Amino acid sequence: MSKELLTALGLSTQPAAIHVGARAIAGSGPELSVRSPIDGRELARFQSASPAQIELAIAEAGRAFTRLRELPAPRRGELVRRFGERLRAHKRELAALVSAEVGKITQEALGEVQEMIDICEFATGLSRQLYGLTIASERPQHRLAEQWHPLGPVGVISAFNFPVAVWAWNASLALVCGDPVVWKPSEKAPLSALACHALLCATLAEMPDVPEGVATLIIGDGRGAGQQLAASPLLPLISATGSVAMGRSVAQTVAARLGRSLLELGGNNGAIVTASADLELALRSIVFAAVGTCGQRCTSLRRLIVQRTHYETLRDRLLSIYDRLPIGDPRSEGTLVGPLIDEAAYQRMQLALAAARTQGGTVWGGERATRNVPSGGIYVHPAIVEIAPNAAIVQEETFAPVLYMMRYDSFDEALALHNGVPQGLASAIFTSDVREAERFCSASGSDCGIVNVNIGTSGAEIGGAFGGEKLTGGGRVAGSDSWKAYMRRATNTVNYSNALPLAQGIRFDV
Ligand code: UN1
Repeated sequence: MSKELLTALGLSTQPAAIHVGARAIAGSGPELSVRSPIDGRELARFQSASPAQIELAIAEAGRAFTRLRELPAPRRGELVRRFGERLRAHKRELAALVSAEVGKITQEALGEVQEMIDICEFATGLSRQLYGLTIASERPQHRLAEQWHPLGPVGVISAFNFPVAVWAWNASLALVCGDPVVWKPSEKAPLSALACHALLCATLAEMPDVPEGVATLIIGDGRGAGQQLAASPLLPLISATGSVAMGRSVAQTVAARLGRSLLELGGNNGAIVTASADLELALRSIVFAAVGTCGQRCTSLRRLIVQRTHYETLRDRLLSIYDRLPIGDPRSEGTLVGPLIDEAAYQRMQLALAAARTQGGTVWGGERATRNVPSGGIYVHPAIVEIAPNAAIVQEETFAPVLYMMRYDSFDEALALHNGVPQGLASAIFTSDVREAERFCSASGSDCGIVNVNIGTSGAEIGGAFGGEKLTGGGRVAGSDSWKAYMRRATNTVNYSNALPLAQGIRFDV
């Protein structure tokens, strides 16, 4: 990665680990080495934040809150609007950094930055629409209404696979809602986070009425830093994206202090291909969802449930597409599959494939790709696994391009198979039968948070609420009314009469 790229984004090659607005403090925690998954090259090496430094940053966010909550929401929206403009101006550079740091192909990295721009626009509009309800009071001359107020500093824990967009979903909403943000990005993607922070600080510099501490960034050393945020009573809301194991531990810590958590955890996303499906459309959707981002989206397609009559045709068509997938340098035009994030991800993929074989599965692909790929990175052939639906491995999310295929006969059976996993993020059905489509979307259909018809499981727009049920954690981020999680609701009853009628008709004469 060129030095010019870092400079264009306002970054140094030896960054500090703590940032409170424009104030940077060198870390005094363990050393962190950031490597590009493209070729294993070291991009940066610096000391991470120590627990004492993290404490300090959280306290700064608390101080900023008392000022930010007084700022009119449309003015907070103006901050987010200007930040979105900056993102537009730096879209290519930021996408290039995301590619270098997490190995996304250029198209998907550009899409991720676009997702940030989109949510900034959404949040800007929202800053004038933080509506509460007025409710009919049961008493004469009383007004019953609700107001939404800023909640307090929000801790955001983000994962490597969407190193910038998921923070932006949280940060843009939190800021218009009047909440400072304390961000702990994945230690695998600190440079992308530093770049976002630098762009936000440049925006803050134009708006001296906004306190700097509204944007705080902590480059911590993995779990400890996340747990520290989760434990802090100064952060009323923790929004965490990542594995189920991480979410479970964050949720328990936050619950112990009766804080709020917003969890967006693993998916084990399934798609049903019915007898009436448009197979050409289904094929394109399936491949994008299964191998896009090298199978490292939480929305990646992992289970394909196919009506018996189409099964062989679909499997063979998929195998032939998989055979000629362009795997390689994610920055090169035409590449569709970049590298896995690291060696540990590769090992987990191999373990899953070995388990699938032991459990009676037939595996195609999954081995290292070595032709026309940069040396030093971990490139794999995405795998297709034909397996019985009741095999234990199908219950697990493996964060790699592994697609389990299984047959079904009746639609009821397909639905049961689809919902028969502990996770509940994204789902899809390919059908031309309106009854099947509507049943899939109904109360007795897919049990996921994202339910799609004739579209794959991944690639949601920001306008909808994003998240899922069961082990996915139940949180909703991004569009719709997700903003409500970032605010506190006050119910006001105002008596403008001279009498004092009590609710429920209670008589209490003194
Ligand atoms: C994630 O993988 O954590 O729907 C987020 C999608 C993207 C977001 C994925 N818009 O695939």
